[in-house]
Amino acid sequence: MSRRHSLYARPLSAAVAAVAILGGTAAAAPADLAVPAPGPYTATSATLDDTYYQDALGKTGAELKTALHTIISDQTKLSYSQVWDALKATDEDPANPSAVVLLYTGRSRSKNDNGGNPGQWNREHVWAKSHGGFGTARGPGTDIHHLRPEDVQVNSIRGNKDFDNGGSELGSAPGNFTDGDSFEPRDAVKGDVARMILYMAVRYEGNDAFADLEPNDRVNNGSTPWVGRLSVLKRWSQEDPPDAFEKRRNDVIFERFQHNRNPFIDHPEWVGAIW
Ligand SMILES: [Ca+2]
Ligand SMILES: [Ca+2]
Repeated sequence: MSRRHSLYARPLSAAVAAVAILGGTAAAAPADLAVPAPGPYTATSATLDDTYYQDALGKTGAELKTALHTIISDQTKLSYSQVWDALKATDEDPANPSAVVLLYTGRSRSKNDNGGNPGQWNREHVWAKSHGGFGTARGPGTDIHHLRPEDVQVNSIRGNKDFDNGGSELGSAPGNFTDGDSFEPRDAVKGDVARMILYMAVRYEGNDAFADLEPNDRVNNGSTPWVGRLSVLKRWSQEDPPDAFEKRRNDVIFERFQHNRNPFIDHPEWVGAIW
């Protein structure tokens, strides 16, 4: 059980420290969690490989997918209302702490401009929640690894379309394209989208109350628990490797909110090792 303790020590102690910084009353940590917290968001690939990913190293294919599923399923689940505040932290504009960066438009918008009206931002499900019908109960519908702030109207244009190249450029979000059955995000987040979809496929395997989510190479997947197109997502993941924003986001989710990671941000080569 030593692995589990080492996994929990970091995120929970960091969370306690965060409460203390914010002026909250932090309860005394249990003795086995009261280890010195590292600075925030300091995860390194070496320490993660020695702890978080140790049961996945050296594996490939279905064996790797199974090992990662077990590792990342150990998580805290947020409520849908908690997602608002979480996204304000995970997607904070590095140049403006009172704003978030919108996924598809790439624009910065005030954290307080969240809601359902035109001009506001809301919670985009990158794995469209109709694909598998998981809604917004605690689970895939509240998993912030694939939830991102987006302009209400651009979110509506993306709708539940699958991902593929092509279509007409969005006037409201230059660099993004759409046609009748697919959506192509701007180049800077193509890899982010791919890694979010593939995270969902590994995390949700049909052994809980929700569908087994999987990628396929089609569009028009409708309400089936599939999202396409896999061949395009694999290319996007290679063309747009993880950057500082995406890596920080993964660290913030791990240390402050869900206490699990997106393995494809830490190890992009695992995309090809599984698919
Ligand atoms: Ca990117
Ligand atoms: Ca799956």
